Amino acid sequence: MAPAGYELLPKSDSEHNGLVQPAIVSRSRRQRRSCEGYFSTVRNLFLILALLVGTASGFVVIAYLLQSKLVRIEDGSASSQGSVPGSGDVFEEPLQRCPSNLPLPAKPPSPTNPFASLTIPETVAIHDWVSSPALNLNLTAGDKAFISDNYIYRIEAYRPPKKDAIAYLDNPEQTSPPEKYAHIVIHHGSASEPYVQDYLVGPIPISEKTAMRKLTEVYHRDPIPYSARGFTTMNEIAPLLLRIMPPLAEATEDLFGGVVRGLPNDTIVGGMAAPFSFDGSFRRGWISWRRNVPGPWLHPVNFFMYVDTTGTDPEQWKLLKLVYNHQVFNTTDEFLAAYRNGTLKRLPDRPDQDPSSVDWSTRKRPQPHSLRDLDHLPGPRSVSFGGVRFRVDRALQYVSWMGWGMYFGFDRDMGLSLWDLRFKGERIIYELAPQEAMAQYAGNDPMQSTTAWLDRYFGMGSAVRDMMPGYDCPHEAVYLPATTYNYEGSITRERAICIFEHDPGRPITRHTGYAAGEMGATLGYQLIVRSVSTVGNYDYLFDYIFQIDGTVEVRLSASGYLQGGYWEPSQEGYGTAIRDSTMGSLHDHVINYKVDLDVAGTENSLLFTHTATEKITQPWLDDDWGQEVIQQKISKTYIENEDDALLKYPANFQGGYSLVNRESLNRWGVPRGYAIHAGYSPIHNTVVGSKRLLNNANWARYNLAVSKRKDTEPTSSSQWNLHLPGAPMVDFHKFFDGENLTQTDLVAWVNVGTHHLPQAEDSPNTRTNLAASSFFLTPLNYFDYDVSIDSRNAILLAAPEKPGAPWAFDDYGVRQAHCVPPPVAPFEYRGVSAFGLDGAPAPAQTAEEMRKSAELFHRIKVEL
Ligand SMILES: *[C@@H]1O[C@H](CO)[C@@H](O)[C@H](O)[C@H]1NC(C)=O
Ligand SMILES: *[C@@H]1O[C@H](CO)[C@@H](O)[C@H](O)[C@H]1NC(C)=O
Ligand SMILES: *[C@@H]1O[C@H](CO)[C@@H](O)[C@H](O)[C@H]1NC(C)=O
Ligand SMILES: *[C@@H]1O[C@H](CO)[C@@H](O)[C@H](O)[C@H]1NC(C)=O
Ligand SMILES: *[C@@H]1O[C@H](CO)[C@@H](O)[C@H](O)[C@H]1NC(C)=O
Ligand SMILES: [Cu+2]
Repeated sequence: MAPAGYELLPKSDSEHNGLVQPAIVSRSRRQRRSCEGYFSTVRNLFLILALLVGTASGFVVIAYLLQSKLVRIEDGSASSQGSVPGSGDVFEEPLQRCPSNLPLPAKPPSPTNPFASLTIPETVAIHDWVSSPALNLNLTAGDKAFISDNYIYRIEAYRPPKKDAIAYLDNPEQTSPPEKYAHIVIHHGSASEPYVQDYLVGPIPISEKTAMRKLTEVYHRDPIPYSARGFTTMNEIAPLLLRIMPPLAEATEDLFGGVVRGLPNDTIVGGMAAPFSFDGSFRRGWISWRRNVPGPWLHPVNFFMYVDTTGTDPEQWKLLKLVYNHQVFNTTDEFLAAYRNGTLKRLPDRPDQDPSSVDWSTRKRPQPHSLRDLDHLPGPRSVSFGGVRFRVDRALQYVSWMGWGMYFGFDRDMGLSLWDLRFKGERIIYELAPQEAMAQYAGNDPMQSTTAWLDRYFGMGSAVRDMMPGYDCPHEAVYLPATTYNYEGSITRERAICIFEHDPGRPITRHTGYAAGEMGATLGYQLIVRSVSTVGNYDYLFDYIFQIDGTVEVRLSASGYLQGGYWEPSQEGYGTAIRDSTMGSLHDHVINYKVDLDVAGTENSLLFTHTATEKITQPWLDDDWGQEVIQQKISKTYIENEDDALLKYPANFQGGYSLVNRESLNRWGVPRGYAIHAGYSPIHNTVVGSKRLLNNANWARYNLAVSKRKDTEPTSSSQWNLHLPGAPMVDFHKFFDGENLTQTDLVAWVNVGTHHLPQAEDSPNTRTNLAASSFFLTPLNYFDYDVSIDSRNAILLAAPEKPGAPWAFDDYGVRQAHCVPPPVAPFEYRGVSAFGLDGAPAPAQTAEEMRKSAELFHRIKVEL
């Protein structure tokens, strides 16, 4: 059996016709009884083993063996009598195999996904074309380049102009798909003034029509400063650290038990904080040293360096400052002199500095730990006994479910994006895509107080991780692959996206009543589309949750390791101690999404609906209560100017924002709309005016903003914004230039986030239940009634004539299937598939190599 997520999907309906398959399964009562006996023996055995076996994996194995014995299932169509011959007390219960849990083929509206990523052969062809001598770009192959060379940093699909894509999607028979273009980033490291330039190459496939031009119209400056360039694994900073650190070994070993000599057994690693620049004129950063142990982010040693890596010549790079225990030194010599002459104020030795006591920063279950009753059993598992109810086109990356349909896109910067989302045949959202993820820290040390991450720089797409089936998504989830390019080649992850239908275990609507037709309930099923990105210490879970009433919830949850600081009393107010010498540092997360709603067409207006109290008198009010009544009243205003559309949710949530089409009315004369509803933790950034986030994340100041849609404003950020707070490539505020928002194509830029005040329970990893935030897009008078009532997964009850008699009911013919689900595939996790610049497989040579390209500036292992 193929491991979960690697199966090929069926090609036609006939391979999965929703019917149960002819496999007779029998189960004997005797066997079941004996299983129960076996079960309690095993449970006792388990308790004994629990004391002996130390690892979580040990328990998983035990639980697995236990489960496989609980129900014996005999395959084949032989009669069940045959399987337990001559047995008198056989309890016949013929069970059939459930239908396949692979999805049916989808029927995408068009035979081409205009938002698809490039294939590896396409990127190879583009790479070769751009590298040809005729173009005279003096390129060095990325896998051999140094930062002082010219090399291609990125190749990926460029999204077509909206009008071309829509013309095609609305009429695929008569219209050809939009021409395909690639977006290429070149690091011009060998120029006399090195710079980065973005280009468009197309149309592709490569032909004599293919040309290359600069892509500048989507940015607010040109070119991209080399100091803001993307990271590489080209040992960029190691040469400098190798000059600085070995001479300090004696002191650092004595002060905090850490040395760097460029050897495999080095005991500390660096982590660099960003931004590296204000406006691109320098590339400098604070390095925080941490113990080289699992979860290094939780083991800072209170030793920092500010380094200058401006330019492309490592010989020119230098140490600018060194900070140990709040003492600042300009040079290593000064630091060593103070260390040797005894004037250096040392940190007290801490009890948890013992290098062997680091299990607390791993995910291993602590020893000893308390057992929880029945926790050795697997929990409930979701099974679509009637066959999965969503359809997938793997090649086109298209999914449909319960009236919803959408294409997937995937890119380096932000990973998964959703396109042309339709519900009940009408386009509701043209594009739904994350834009940027900010995390701004505070602290009483050089690193935390200067950190303001914008994780688009690292690439949510490059950082997408294969999911752990059964843990990141339910067992019957369907996985789709994603491929991203970097300067050394391409990486494909087979389980980059998961899709599954979810039973929240509650109705979407219900009522108990007695008159005919009053009583019943409709199931609140959801379709969840998910991807997970691990950016250094942090894990982001991106969820899109579709519901049967036309609502979609966009939810982001976080997990992984905190960015820890060194705990000492002077850190009070900037976080919380989570160990003797570790604190979690105070920070805000704000994540921005682009929501290109098209509500009943592209011409939409921004409606603000709000409520306020009023005091009125009415002639019918009687004297008992006086003539005055205080109550609330709705008012509706259209926000007409972009400049007024940088928005916060009203106090007490008295009102909200929606996009409506004023010219498309529902049957009751009300403009059809979609509302943007705050979900969980609807926050915006606390800090305004910090130089390190001056203008590169202006969207984070609001809950949401609405601008006129333009192909030249495709995203609210860019890969390079992180290092350009003073002069960003994309300054969100520049989208807001007084344009009229009335009946035009609008985009809502909506934030989610968390004020993260770390606590002991963030250790070892932050919990996704609390570190979560969401917003809802939900029909607002878009329909004439709640369309979830159309669902057949519902029940209608009728009260009996005679009290006490059972209620009559109609379940619309949808009955629960009773069958044996397919076995759960054994757990398996594989590495990614890596390909070189020529498109040939190029697996990472060592585990450390794999790790390095995943962790980058978040864990700098210095090497000779
Ligand atoms: C091409 O780039 C290399 C560095 O990769 C540089 O040494 C050389 O001078 C460049 N050639 C030209 C013609 O610019
Ligand atoms: C690290 O390795 C080097 C070279 O193999 C050796 O000399 C040194 O003692 C080792 N250090 C530690 C702390 O084990
Ligand atoms: C450290 O350098 C700064 C400026 O670079 C200078 O103002 C200061 O005097 C120097 N400190 C010492 C102790 O040399
Ligand atoms: C110790 O070294 C530091 C740093 O060089 C220097 O500023 C200080 O004057 C020295 N103190 C003594 C007592 O030598
Ligand atoms: C915006 O455009 C609408 C329709 O063209 C017009 O009625 C309205 O006055 C304009 N609003 C502003 C602020 O210009
Ligand atoms: Cu956090």
